[in-house]
Amino acid sequence: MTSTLKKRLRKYLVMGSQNCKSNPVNTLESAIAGGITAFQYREKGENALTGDAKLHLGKQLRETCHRHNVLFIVNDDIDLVRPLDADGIHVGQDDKSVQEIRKSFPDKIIGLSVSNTREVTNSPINMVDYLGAGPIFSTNTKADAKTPVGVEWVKTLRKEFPNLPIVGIGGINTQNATSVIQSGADGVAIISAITQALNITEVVNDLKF
Ligand code: TZP
Ligand code: MG
Repeated sequence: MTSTLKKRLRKYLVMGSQNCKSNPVNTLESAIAGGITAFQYREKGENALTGDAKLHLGKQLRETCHRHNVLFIVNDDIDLVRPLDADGIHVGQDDKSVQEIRKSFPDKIIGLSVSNTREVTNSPINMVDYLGAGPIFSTNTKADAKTPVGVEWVKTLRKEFPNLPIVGIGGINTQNATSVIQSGADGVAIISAITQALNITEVVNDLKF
């Protein structure tokens, strides 16, 4: 299971409609054509959809992932996991606790963001399926992003957790993605370098690992 999950998290697009230059479903389709293996529905922040509109777009994106065998993960919003039949949920340090989520969803993939050693110490790492490590590089996409931690953070996590799937996030693009993988990450999670690309399919294709 772990090695399969590692493979499935290799090229991980994260986005919501607020990140897209054009139709989010088309954006996702283009990224899938380029070879993404996982998708996180992160409808959040300024201009994000809420309520029924959020659910409706989630259903369309979920269906698109289903058709192409791309992993579908929901960010934060526990209430969307069942209606969207998500494969998993990704949470940060300020979201619902991993213990509670595991209780409600014994069989779903749970991803947790960790940015420093204190967060690792305070988290039930043995209950999560993968770690999101970041922000690796500086990013303008997340308003409240923490200070960049660099690829050193991936190396530190890899040493401490030799077998746990780890995904780098934050400021990753085609130029620096390989350094994240070489530092021990199993995959890279990307928002703007993909959603803002002139040719989305080509950019995903240019992730050479
Ligand atoms: N978590 C840490 S950095 C980040 C998130 C959601 C934003 C990543 O966006 P980008 O555009 O790939 O830097
Ligand atoms: Mg969160």
